[in-house]
Amino acid sequence: MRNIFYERFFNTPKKQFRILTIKERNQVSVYAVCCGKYVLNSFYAAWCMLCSIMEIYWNKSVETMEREQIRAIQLERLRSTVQNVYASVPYYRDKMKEKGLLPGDIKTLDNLRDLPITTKQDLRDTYPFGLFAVPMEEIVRVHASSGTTGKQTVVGYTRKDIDIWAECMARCLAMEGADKSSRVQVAYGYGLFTGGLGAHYGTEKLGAVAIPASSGNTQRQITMMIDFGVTHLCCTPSYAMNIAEVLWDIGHTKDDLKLKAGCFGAEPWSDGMRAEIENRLGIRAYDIYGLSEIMGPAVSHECRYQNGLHIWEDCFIPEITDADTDLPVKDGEAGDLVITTVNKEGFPLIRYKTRDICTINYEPCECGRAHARMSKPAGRTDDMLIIRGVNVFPSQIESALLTVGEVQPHYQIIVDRINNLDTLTVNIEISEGMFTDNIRGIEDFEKKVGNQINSVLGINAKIRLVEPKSIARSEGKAKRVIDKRKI
Ligand code: DLL
Repeated sequence: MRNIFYERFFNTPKKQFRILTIKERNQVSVYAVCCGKYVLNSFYAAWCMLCSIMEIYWNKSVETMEREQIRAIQLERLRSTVQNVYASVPYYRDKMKEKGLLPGDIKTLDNLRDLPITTKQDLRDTYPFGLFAVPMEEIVRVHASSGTTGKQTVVGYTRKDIDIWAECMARCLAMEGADKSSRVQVAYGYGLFTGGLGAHYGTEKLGAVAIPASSGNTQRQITMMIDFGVTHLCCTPSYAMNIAEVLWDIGHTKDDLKLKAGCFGAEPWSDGMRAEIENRLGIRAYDIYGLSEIMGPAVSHECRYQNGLHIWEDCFIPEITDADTDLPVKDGEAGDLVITTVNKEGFPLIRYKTRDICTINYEPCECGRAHARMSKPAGRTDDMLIIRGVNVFPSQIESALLTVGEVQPHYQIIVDRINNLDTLTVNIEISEGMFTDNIRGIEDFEKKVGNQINSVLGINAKIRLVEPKSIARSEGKAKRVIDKRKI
């Protein structure tokens, strides 16, 4: 009997080879398989061993599973998740009843498409805990992210959920070459945002040293990086650029750091920005993707081949759909990323419409992982902006403005990136009656509006009061947002 204990794919311009290490009657042999034929090949044996030595996995058996195995796990877990939400979440039970669906109707992975789509609006409608699938006694943590009207969307985790999240994050860090000997500075914000605690628990799971720096206080970040011999940095890509600039400004160079790699995400960034960060910090910069509704960071992450982000498919089933019809797009086409969680207890989500525009590639990767790869998100299908890693809906700014009073509903939001840091400026028209030469009065009013925006969004905005009727009136949809960032 042939017992495969190692498998790898190797692409040449014309063909794909499958390299198998097989145990036959106590003898180990390496084969290259091409066009269905097994060929014993010692060159491939050497190549294969070299790759396996170089590749670091956190959970090798799961990360290198074959596609068929992944699909079998997904189906089993999907069926159990659907049973669970039908029994425990009235929202899902009602939606399934509307469609005439029972949990037993989910027989294959294709039946996933029969299930209802979940949107951010559904999370808002069931605020705060309406989609939780376990009693509150079993929830050990909540996180939250922005909603369009100021209401947060709240997500809950059981102890097992926190452990699975840490497992996913540990796999991501290992893909960057981190291990027990690494020192990981977590400069994502700690708090309701998932970035800080998500990266922190993953680092501890890996057995590396977690340095919970949180974001801000850049000079102190640099001092810690130098003094503690930090090897891995986790933060938003724009903050990584900021750190790189301050490093230079205060008279240090990348040679003063022991940094090897960075795990950057939570906002869109380009390959150009990657090259800048890598060059300035002397590291490899990896992309990490996630969203609080699904879990937080570590839904997907790049391997060292950096040709897409591997989605942990034993936990999440991705689909790409048309943003308007929710129907699947053709293989390889871009569309709205929809994710179903299959092993979450506290807050399982069925077909969550992320609004991130991506493509998915199911080809096995040279790193040995068959988990699908998503492209970097190319944008969003809604109007959500991500400013310094914070999710901002224009309507949140509008409601903050209108609560101040004396403000006309004529405003324009200008987002820019200056010295690699996002800036937010809000131009607001004041009423005729308010127009004044009193500079102090204007300053006080700008401060009041700025404070209100900060209390809603948690970020600073520059407020500029402009003369009555100076903002162009629209004849259709008002152009409220000017995003000058080139990402
Ligand atoms: O941003 C979770 C996270 C923390 C991911 C740290 C990576 C690192 P939310 O605040 O809920 O969660 O925002 C989720 O951010 O739907 C995307 O639009 C965007 N986003 C996240 N990662 C990336 C990325 C966290 N690598 C929203 N590239 C998502 C582009 C990203 N956009």
